[in-house]
Amino acid sequence: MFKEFLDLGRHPIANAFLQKEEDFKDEFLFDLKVGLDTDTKLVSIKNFVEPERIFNQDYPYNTSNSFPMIEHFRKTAGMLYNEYGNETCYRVLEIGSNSGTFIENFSKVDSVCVEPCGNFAEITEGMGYKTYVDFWTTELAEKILSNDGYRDLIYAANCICHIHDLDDTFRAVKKLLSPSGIFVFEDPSLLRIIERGSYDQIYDEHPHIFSVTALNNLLRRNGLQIFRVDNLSVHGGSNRIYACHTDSCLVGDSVRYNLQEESVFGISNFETYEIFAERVFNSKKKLVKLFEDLKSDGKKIMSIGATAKSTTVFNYCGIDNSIIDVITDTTIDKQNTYSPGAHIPVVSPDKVNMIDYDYAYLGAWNFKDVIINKQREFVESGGKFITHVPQVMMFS
Ligand code: JHZ
Repeated sequence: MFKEFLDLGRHPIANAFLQKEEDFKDEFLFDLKVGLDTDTKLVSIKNFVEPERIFNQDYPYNTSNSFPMIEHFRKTAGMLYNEYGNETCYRVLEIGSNSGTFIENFSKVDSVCVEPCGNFAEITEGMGYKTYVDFWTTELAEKILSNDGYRDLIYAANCICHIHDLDDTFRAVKKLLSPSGIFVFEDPSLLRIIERGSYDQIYDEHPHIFSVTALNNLLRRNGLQIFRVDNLSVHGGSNRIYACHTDSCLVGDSVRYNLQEESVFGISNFETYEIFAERVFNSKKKLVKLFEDLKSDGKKIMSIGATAKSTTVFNYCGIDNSIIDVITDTTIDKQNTYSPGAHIPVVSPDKVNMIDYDYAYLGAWNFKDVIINKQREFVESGGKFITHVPQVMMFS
């Protein structure tokens, strides 16, 4: 049974940046509500947005624009190859290959990509990787099986939690995975989100927020089994899940440890989510008050990183261009647009003289250290950063 615990109000598509002011009136909005499935313990949003509205030719999030993520994927690929690879033949498939930052570390001959966004599929095709421009389904898995054969590694980063029908997703993986193959996927951790109060990781692209507990239930009922879990620091705390065909591998201690940690934390108790919802509401009140106080003191505020996360914060808290003058972002496709819902101009960092501002809100708080390092002059001239994670605060 789906039990709702959080109502974040009306929201746009988190990555649907608007090209011109005339587009504001036709913007698509939906009710962003969140709940717990009391049977599987899966946390999901209530109203799914059709995937074609989100993942299409105009999808702007490009992993190549976040250089810490390029390094993350290079290391991940190296580790997976060294620990599970095979020199003579290692058949890899990536679901949601984006601009190829993971797959580029594997052979072009043995690798296949799946990517529904045509703009990114073109990139991996151009790099020489066979790419299916499609959503991940059992139908597609059958097609790949007949064209390309079984896969020894099926990998996905920040993608599986984007898919509505998880039973179909896992059945599709099971179909295509070789008998000793592994399925590895990483997504933000529900436990870390609750711990840090980072409700901004909830938006249309994340119809589900995964706990190891829920994944364990869902994978099992589809003939797969978790055998290892790595806790990662990326995206504010993610879990990398390793799964195999049921009974084809030994379950490691990391699985028991994570399940135990989540159980002690209360991940299966509805009360945990009611407390979280209260914290989210208080976070909003504090952030709005802080911005209002700063504006009434005549301070100038900008924001760094036009993230999907900041779309959630700005729309939930009602923060618009009267509070934040401008957002900077290094992604070319987000530049010279308006942010979804809040309609704050998004520009390249070169277009903004940071010392003209008193405060910078961290839309990309997950890259806090990298961003702060680049902003020494801003801090030396008295500038301060604002974040709401793990609590609303200012710092320099
Ligand atoms: P970043 C994305 O969410 C979307 P977002 C997606 N749905 C997902 O699942 C999560 O990631 C995990 C910019 N930037 O990675 C680049 C600067 O401007 O936090 C990016 O646009 N200056 C796939 O959008 C954005 O910030 C910088 O110095 O919340 C970061 O986006 C740096 C380091 C980044 O993901």
